[in-house]
Amino acid sequence: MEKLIITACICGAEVTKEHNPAVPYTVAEIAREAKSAVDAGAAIIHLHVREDDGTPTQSAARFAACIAAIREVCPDVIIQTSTGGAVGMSNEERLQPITLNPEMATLDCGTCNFGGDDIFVNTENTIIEFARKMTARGIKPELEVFDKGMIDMALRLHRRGYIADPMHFDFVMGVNGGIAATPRDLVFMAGSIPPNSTWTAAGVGRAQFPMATMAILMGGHVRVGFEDNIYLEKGVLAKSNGELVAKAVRIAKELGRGIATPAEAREILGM
Ligand code: KMH
Ligand code: ZN
Repeated sequence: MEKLIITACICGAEVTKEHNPAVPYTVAEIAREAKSAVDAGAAIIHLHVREDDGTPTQSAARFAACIAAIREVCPDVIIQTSTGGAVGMSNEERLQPITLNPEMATLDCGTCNFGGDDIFVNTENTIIEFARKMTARGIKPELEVFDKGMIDMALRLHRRGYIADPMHFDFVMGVNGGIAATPRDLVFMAGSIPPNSTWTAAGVGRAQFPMATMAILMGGHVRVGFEDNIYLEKGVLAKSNGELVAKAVRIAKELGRGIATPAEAREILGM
């Protein structure tokens, strides 16, 4: 089977140091967490950034500082900037990091409830605008889908020429408002995309490693990290993103999947 690409979502916009003190905020902390993940086997860093007090930001200057600090310690890793940011941010705010021409960026493919009263808004026109701007800059989109209908939206925009082949999907499973993180639903999602595309499973909370294990067995790829889950096992907080990546690597090795380097990941993703 193809080697396994591990994406580490080291920070996110929702988790805080109150949940796990190892969640990174400062530039130095973000570089430290990226290095721990890459040293353990991650090929892609899915990047959100924060102000020093933990406030999520999409500021291009803050992204530039974090990317430079990550590049110092992980020169080869693929950096995938978020264009999702945090719930409630404007499109202009969210799009700022693409002005830095990252190799990859997320393209969120639909609107969904996001727990409580939060709604993560991505209208069809927003998705088209983001896709066009990424394409113009040669940025590979990671098609982030929180439900099956978002796959259908991505496929529709692919047919209309806004999203190029080969497509890479990230199935975010278990958000309170999106598709559940069950084996049946993961099989459904993976069976709903074209055969020449690639996919990653991102299980939220306690579903992180069950979904990762399923993805490893099914030939998909894996996302782990604090954005989605802060526990190494029940009741045990992970001390770093590297610990979560190392656990995914252990499972992959037991199941016979090698781990892709960043160079191998670029090849697998057609970059
Ligand atoms: N923070 C979520 C509302 C992305 O990175 O593109 C959106 C998110 C998706 O994290
Ligand atoms: Zn994200």
